[in-house]
Amino acid sequence: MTRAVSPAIARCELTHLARTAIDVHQAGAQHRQYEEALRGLGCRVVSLPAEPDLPDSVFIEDAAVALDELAVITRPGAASRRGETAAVAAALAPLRPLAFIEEPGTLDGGDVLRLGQRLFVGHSGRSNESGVAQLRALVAPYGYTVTAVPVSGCLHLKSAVTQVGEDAVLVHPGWLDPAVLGPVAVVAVAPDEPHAANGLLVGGRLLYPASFPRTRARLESRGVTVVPVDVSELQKAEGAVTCCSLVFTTSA
Ligand code: CIR
Repeated sequence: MTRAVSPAIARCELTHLARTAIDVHQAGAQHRQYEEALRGLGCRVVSLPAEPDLPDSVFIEDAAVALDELAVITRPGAASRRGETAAVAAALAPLRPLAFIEEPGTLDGGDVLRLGQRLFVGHSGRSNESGVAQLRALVAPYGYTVTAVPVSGCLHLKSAVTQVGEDAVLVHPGWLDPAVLGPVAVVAVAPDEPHAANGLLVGGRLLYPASFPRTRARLESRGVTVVPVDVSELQKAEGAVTCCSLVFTTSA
C-alpha cells in the first residue's frame, strides 16, 4: 500500500535536515518508479490518493504497523501528521482487524522494526513509552515481543537499522548499538553515507536508494541482491524507502 506524493510536500516536517527545494513533479515521478519497483518485486500496489493538506502523507509507513494478524493504526508523534491515519485505517479495514494507539501514546511506524516475532521500537522523538506499551499489549496475544531500544541522532529507528536478509541487518552504528537486537549478522553503512541504513526487503531482494553506492557495494559483497531506486526528492523530506509503503501479505 502506498500513498501518492502530496502537492504540499514542500511543507513537510524536517528534524535533522535543512530545508531545500523539493520538485513536486520529480518527487511524484520517483514515487511512481518506486511503485513500479515494488511491482517488479512481486507486490500488488494499492495506491491511496494524494492528500493536498497532509504534506508528509506519502510516508505511509508511519501511519500503521501491518502484521499478518492485525494492523495497528498509529498516533504519529508529529501533530501535523495525525490526520494521515484515518484514510489508512479505512483502506486497511477490509484487509485486517484494526487496533489503535490512543492518546497519550505516540508511535510512528518508522520506529518499528520487525525481525520475525520480535518487534523493536525506537525510543525516538516520535514514539513514546505509552505508545510502546500500547503496542506491546496489542500484539502480545499473537506471540510478538516488543522491545524499546534507544536511538539517537536520527529521525526513526529504521533510519538507523533495517533488515537486509533473513538474519542480517544494515546499521548505522553511531545511531544504534546493534547489540540491542540480539544475535544477528550486522552490515555497517559506509562511514560517508550516514543515511544509508534504510532498505526495504521484499521477497529476499532489497529495494535500496541509488544514492549510496559504497554501502550498496558492502551489501552486495555480503550476498544481498540490491534493487536500486532513485528517491532523491523524497530524501529531501527526510524520507527513504521503507517509509513510502506498507508491505504485507493478503489472501486476495
Ligand atoms: C517526517 O518528518 O515525519 C517526514 N518528513 C519524514 C518521515 C519519514 N518516515 C520514515 O522514515 N518512516
